[in-house]
Amino acid sequence: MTAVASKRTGNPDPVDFLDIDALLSGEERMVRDLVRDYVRDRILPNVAEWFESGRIPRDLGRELGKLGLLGMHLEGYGCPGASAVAYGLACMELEAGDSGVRSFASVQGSLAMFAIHRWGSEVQKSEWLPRMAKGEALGCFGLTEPDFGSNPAGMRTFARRDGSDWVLNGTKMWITNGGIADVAIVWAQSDDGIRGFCVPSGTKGFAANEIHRKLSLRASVTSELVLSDCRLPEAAAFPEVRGLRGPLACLNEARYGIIWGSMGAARACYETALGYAKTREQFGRHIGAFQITQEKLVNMLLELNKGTLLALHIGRMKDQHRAHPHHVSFGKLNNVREALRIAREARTILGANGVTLEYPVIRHMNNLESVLTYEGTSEVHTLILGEAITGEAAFA
Ligand code: TGC
Ligand code: FAD
Repeated sequence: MTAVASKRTGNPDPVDFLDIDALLSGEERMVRDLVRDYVRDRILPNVAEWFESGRIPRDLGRELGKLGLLGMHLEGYGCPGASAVAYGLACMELEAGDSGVRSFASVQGSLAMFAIHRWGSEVQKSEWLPRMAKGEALGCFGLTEPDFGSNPAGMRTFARRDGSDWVLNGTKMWITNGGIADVAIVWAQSDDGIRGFCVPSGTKGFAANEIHRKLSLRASVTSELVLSDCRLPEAAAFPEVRGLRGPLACLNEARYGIIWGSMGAARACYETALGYAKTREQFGRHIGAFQITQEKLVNMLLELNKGTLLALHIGRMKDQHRAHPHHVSFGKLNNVREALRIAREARTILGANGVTLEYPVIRHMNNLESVLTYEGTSEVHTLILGEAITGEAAFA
C-alpha cells in the first residue's frame, strides 16, 4: 500500500486508509516490497492457470528459498531469523497472490521446519533445516486423519516399538505438500503418548496419494499419507516432546501467518472490486456511483484496515513474546471470517465477471473456504475463545 493522500482530493489512500504503512519500519517495508514484486512478476501472471489445472510448480520451493521466505522467522541452521511482523508481511503478500502459495510457505516454514526447529534433535535439525530453508528439500505436516480433524487427540495412527525401531501404521488426510515432500512430520499415538516423527518420503511403507477434485486451494498439492508398517530408527523420533502440545505449538505459528495472509487475499479482492466499480457502467453511470456499491466497498475497507491493524498488533505482541495462543485464535477467527466476507462481497460487485478466473476474486473466495476450515475451523477458534473468557470448555 502506498500510504499517500490522493493528490487531487487530499483524501487518504483508498486501500491503506489508516496509513498502516507508517507503522512499519524501513526494513519491514523492504521485505513487503520484495515479496510484493515477486508475486506481481511470478505468481499473478501464472496462478489462474495453476488453479485451473490444479497444480503448483515444485520449483516454487527454491524460488521462495532464494527470497528467504522458508523458515523465515526461525533462527540458525540457514534460516533468516526475521521478525514475526516481517514474516507476517511476507504471508500477506504471498496470499494476495494465492492462498495456495502462502500455504506452501506456511507448511514448509511454520509447520514442518518449525516442528524440527522446536522439537527436533541436533542431528534432525542439521540434516533437514538448511536444505529446507533453501527449498532444496520440502516438508509436510501430518496431523489430521480421516476421522480426526478438529479433534486430533483421537488420532489412530500408532507408533509401536520394535526393538530400538519404531513401526508406524495409520492414515493422515488432507496433507498439504504431502505428495511433493521429502520429509513428512507425522504425529502418532504411542504407548508413551503422542510422538512426532521425521519420515523421509522414500521410507518403505510410506505412500502419499494426491487428493483430486478440490474446488478450493487448487494451486496446492493436498494428499493422503498412508503408513503401512513404516519402520523408522529411534533417531527419527522427536526426542523430548510428548502429547498434543507438540503439534499444537506448531499450529500457533501457521495460524499466525494466516492472520496476515487472509488480509492479503482480502486486499486483492477489495482492490479488484474498487477498480471494477470505478470503470464498469450501468444505467449510464459507474456502478461505484451507486449508494449500495459504495456501502459494500466501505464495509470492505473497514474490515480490511481493521484486520490489517489486528495482524500488526498481534505481530508486535509476538515479537515482544507477549502473544498467547488465544490471541492467535482471535486473529485467525476474525481475519479469515472477514476476508471471506470481503471476497464474497467483491464477487457481487463484479457481477458475472466475478465468476470467472479472468479476475482473482472467485479464486480467493474459494481458497478462503479452505482457510476458514484448516488450522482450526472458525467453530474451534470460537470455542477456544469461549473457554478463555468463560472458563468453561465446550468441546466435548
Ligand atoms: P487440550 O487438552 O486443550 O490441550 C492438550 C495439550 O496441548 C496444549 N495446548 C497447546 N499448546 C500449544 N499451543 C496451543 N495452541 C495449545 N492448545 C493446547 C495444552 O496445554 C495441553 O498440554 P499438556 O502439556 O497439558 O498436555 O487439547 P484438546 O484435545 O482439548 O484440544 C483442543 C483443541 C480442540 C483446541 C485442539 O485440538 C485444536 O486446536 N483442534 C484443531 C486442530 C487443527 O487446527 N488442526 C490443524 C491441522 S494442520 C493444518 O490444518 C495445516 S493447513 C495448511 C496451512 O497451514 O497452510
Ligand atoms: P471436522 O472436524 O469433522 O468438522 C466438521 C464440522 O464440525 C466443522 O464445521 C467443525 O467446526 C464442526 N465441529 C467439530 N467439532 C465441533 C465442536 N466441538 N463444536 C462445534 N462444531 C464442531 N491437516 C494437516 O494435518 N496438515 C495439513 O497440511 C493440512 N492441510 C489442509 C489443506 C486443505 C486444503 C484442507 C481443506 C485441510 C487441510 N488440513 C490439514 C486438515 C484441516 O486441518 C482439517 O480439515 C480441519 O482441522 C477440520 O477437520 P475436518 O475437516 O475433519 O472437520
